[in-house]
Amino acid sequence: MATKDVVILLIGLHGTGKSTFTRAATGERVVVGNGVDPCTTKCKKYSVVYRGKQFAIIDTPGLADRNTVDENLDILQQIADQLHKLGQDHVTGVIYFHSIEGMRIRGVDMDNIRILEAICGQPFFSRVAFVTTRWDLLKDDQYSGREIVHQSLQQLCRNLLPNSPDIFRFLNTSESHQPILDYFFDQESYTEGYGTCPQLLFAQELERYRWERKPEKAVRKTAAGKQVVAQSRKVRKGICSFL
Ligand SMILES: Nc1nc2c(ncn2[C@@H]2O[C@H](COP(=O)(O)OP(=O)(O)O)[C@@H](O)[C@H]2O)c(=O)[nH]1
Ligand SMILES: [Mg+2]
Repeated sequence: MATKDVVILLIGLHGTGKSTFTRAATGERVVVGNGVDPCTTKCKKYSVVYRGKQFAIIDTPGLADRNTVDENLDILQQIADQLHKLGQDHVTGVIYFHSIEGMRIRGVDMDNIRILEAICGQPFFSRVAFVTTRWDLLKDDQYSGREIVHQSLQQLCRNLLPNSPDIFRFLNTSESHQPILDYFFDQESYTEGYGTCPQLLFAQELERYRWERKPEKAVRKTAAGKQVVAQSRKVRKGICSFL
């Protein structure tokens, strides 16, 4: 069987370190934000050869943190376009990013995890890795508090995702991306050995709706599209905020 690229999709609120991770993993000049304003505005694919395999990392903006429903759906559309352009019938895995800077897991984090679930679909959960970031910015006296947040997230993963995905720490060093890439390298090698790989629910739904009369509306009809619409409205009504 021909070897395929390892394709990894990055998801998480803005400022959680997706672009920082991409820069560390690929060595490319990825623009990172100031942690307050969204900086990545478009989905973009970055490439790197790691352990002899071609990796494609799809960096994305936050999924429900724009002003309007349409702007948020446009980000989802960009993800759809990237997946289509890659011409692959599978994504190897998804990384969900969470900044350890906050003292607790907020409603907005939970909402984002719901979008993650809607993009993946249950059979894909075993291909999701959670990554916590900003460990290197903590002062000594903050460490134990954030350890509790990390453990809560781990517990949350176990409750939400029955296949219990791995949870990694990104330490912002020149090597801390490696265990995360290794995890997906192993996932892809397993697929090549045994020939099965779950597909993202989002990709399956898009394929189903592609043949309908208005394909441009397809993204809105997906489970992820419905979540993004619901959460964009919540933010607009001030039921939740990102700051
Ligand atoms: N020191 C440190 N800074 C980080 C880390 N993750 C993100 N940042 C900083 O947080 C800001 C936002 O990061 P960015 O990668 O743009 O977040 P994104 O919106 O998820 O892509 C930037 O100033 C980064 O330098 C981390 O693990 N350690
Ligand atoms: Mg970014």
